[in-house]
Amino acid sequence: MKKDGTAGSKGPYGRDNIEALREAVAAVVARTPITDIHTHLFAPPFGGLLLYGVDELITYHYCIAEALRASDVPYDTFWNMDKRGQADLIWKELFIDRSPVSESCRGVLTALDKLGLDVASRDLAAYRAYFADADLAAHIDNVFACAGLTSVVMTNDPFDETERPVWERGFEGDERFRAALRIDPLLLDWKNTAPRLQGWGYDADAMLSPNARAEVRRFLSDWIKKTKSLYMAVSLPPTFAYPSDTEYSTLLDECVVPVAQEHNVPFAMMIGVKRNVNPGIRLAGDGVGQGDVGAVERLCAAYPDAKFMVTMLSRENQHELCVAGRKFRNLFLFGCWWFLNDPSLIEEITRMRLELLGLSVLPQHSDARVLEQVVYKWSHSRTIIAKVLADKYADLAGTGWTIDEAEIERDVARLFGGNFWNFIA
Ligand code: HDL
Ligand code: ZN
Repeated sequence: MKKDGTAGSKGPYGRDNIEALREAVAAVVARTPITDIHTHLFAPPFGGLLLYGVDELITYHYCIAEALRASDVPYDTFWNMDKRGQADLIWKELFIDRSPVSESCRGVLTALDKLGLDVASRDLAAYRAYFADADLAAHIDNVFACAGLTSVVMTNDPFDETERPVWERGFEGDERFRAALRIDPLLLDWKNTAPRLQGWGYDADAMLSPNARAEVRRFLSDWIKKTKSLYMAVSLPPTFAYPSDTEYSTLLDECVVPVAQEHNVPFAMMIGVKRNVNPGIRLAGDGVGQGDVGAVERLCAAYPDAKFMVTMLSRENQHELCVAGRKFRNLFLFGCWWFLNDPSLIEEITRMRLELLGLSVLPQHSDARVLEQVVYKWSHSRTIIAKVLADKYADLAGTGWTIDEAEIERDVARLFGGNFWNFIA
């Protein structure tokens, strides 16, 4: 019932019907479609870059890290196995010889279960047959429907030898797969990147002369247009410092921020990854370190008209990042990234964010690398976000405040994508 007594959304909910309130929140969260703003998924025209199926799920680098802890298989032996062989080893070590209690392992099972497979059977052959028979286009539709996704944002790397030709050749887009321009090599490996830019016709000398800066701006602008990127992004080490006597600091000031403003796109910084802590386990070998939120504050203060999206990898950075979010309206906080994408930490961080920042954040992104991961990552996160949001509404009800279903739908739509689309508008 609407406040004016007209028929319409259910409610109001208040201190006298808290259980009904919790049920309403769970139902709204379960059905609200999501924009997944950071993934490593690819639209079908990118071919094999779009990973899917149970062997890809099981050989997710998160599972590889855990399996290479559990097993004493020599790294080289593991890496010499084919994908199926690696999956068989991981399945045995993490699912059969031990209960798959880790978030990465449970996720595999949630995805299989939500797709209608019989998890209790533990029949890996049957799971493989299901995916082998899948028609990819129909499977993508089914996965998006299962996960409740409207669209995902890809991670598009112009420096990737497999991906770049697809953009250069052009393709029929799929509006469910939006682009984000990823520029780590430009910012973090300038010495080796400058000659590559030159090879592509951008006169970018390694000394970063004024002309080189102009050419980097042209490169970024060209690729934002080519990809129709919604934002530019980089992942940064814990040592990220701004301002600093580094090429990346100069490139931020002279190239990235000006071009971001010219195209009215945010710049996303994902801070705190220590690359190749253990190179022997390859993509699984990255670690985490505490970063300097001061660098984020100084960037936001230096460029009040630019838009910055930030997620940090260290649990220890989360509170100070929330406080920084209170100081800067051009700082958009998103996701429980990577090693934080676990139920206990998603809950802790989401509570902290709602208590300090209200409904002004995007609580989650999936970071999915394998198509079906969106099914489990969003199923798990919806459950936790619903629980936290219901608690916060219950706290409000305790003051005598009431809320109706339309307001819950409004709030959840913001958290599940609306805040992002408003921020980039
Ligand atoms: O840098 C990133 O975007 C990270 O998300 C890495 O890709 C990482 O390997 C990952 O997949 N984390 O979830
Ligand atoms: Zn990522």
